[in-house]
Amino acid sequence: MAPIPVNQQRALVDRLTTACGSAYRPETRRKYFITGPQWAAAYEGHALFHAPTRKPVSFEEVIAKYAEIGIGYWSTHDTDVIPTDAIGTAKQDEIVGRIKQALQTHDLKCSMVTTETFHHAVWVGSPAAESPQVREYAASRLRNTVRIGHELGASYAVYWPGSLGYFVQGAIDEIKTLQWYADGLNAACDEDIRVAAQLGRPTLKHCMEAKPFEPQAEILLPTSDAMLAFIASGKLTHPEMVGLNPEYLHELMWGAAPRAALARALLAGKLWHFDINDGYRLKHDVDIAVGLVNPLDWLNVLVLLRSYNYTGPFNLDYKPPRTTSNYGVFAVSFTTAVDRFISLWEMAGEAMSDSIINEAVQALQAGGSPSDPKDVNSIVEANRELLTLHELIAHRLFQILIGQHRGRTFSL
Ligand code: 3MF
Ligand code: MG
Ligand code: MG
Repeated sequence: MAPIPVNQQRALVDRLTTACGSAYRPETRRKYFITGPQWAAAYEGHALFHAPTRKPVSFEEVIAKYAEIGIGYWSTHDTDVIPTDAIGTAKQDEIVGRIKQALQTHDLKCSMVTTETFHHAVWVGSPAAESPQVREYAASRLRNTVRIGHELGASYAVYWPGSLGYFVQGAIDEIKTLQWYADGLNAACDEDIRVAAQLGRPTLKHCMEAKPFEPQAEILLPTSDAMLAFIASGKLTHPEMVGLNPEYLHELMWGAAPRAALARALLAGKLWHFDINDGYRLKHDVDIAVGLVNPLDWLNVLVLLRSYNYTGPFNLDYKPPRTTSNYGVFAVSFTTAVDRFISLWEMAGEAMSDSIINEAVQALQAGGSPSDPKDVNSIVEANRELLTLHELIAHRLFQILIGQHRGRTFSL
């Protein structure tokens, strides 16, 4: 093939994207509670060892493009859009006004707001640092984000305490740090109760997000399970207002089964928000888009969430690859991520109504009929053949994933 001149490359990407087919219409995509983060679309490809590969993108452009694609909701950190030193000033009001305008123009809703407590130098010792000034500043930032959330009509606030930890051992007091972190969340909830009452709005759902590694070397609340324990620790004044925002990859990173982590959150009634992406076990936070690494596991995640009526947002917290251009971020990355999610959602529906799976599950739950129910060997024997169905269910799910249940065949 001859080299492709740069002015023909977008057309090529577009033609091949169209050739892939199976794209959903924006109206269809809008039916799902899929939320698009400002920071994901505006990610410029930078990292510790990586220079940026893309140009800055404004929130107006992100909102307009999400609307075009059919992503119905937008989420943001306070400082994604408001410079840190403009927080709480008239400039903040002006920017929030522009955000409201852009959301209204493009018929998008703000679903979630979150406070950036990991990037700026003020967070070097975490938002629950020893210094009372840092903690008071953190509380004021959290209260401010709650007010912005109400102003923008959001229903969720998310907290990622990635800087709550340390690099060198023995430097911080873990117990005090956790107590101080609880004080911050308490300040946010108290402000929420006050503002919600004033505006006649429901309070926000405050969701904690865990990540096992990064950016601190050791993290005090590394997993969703650790956070469930923290919520139940008695240190929160409004534990009923605080739940979880697990992230698929963050659980996988520490070696967990994300489905089991989600199940534990569901069991506790705390699965309120979900960051969707993909990646590899025991690696850093590669934030690959949903379904590109573990589609079978993703299918099963959605079977779980659909079966147990999860109704919260699916937040596209991934990073478009550095190799994707500014144009490609919207033309390919977000569109295909949303479409894979919807396809997996649909497949989960097929798995849930599949007669083979359903009969196998019912049979497993019925069990065998031991001749002597008190005799251990009799119980083992009575179930021996039934348990082969576990593997058959896994095979059937594979067939559903690749379409063989609908007659897709491969030549031998
Ligand atoms: C980091 C994350 C964060 C959180 C966000 C929400 C930048 O790995 O996942 O995204 O999702 O801070 O509070
Ligand atoms: Mg991540
Ligand atoms: Mg996240």
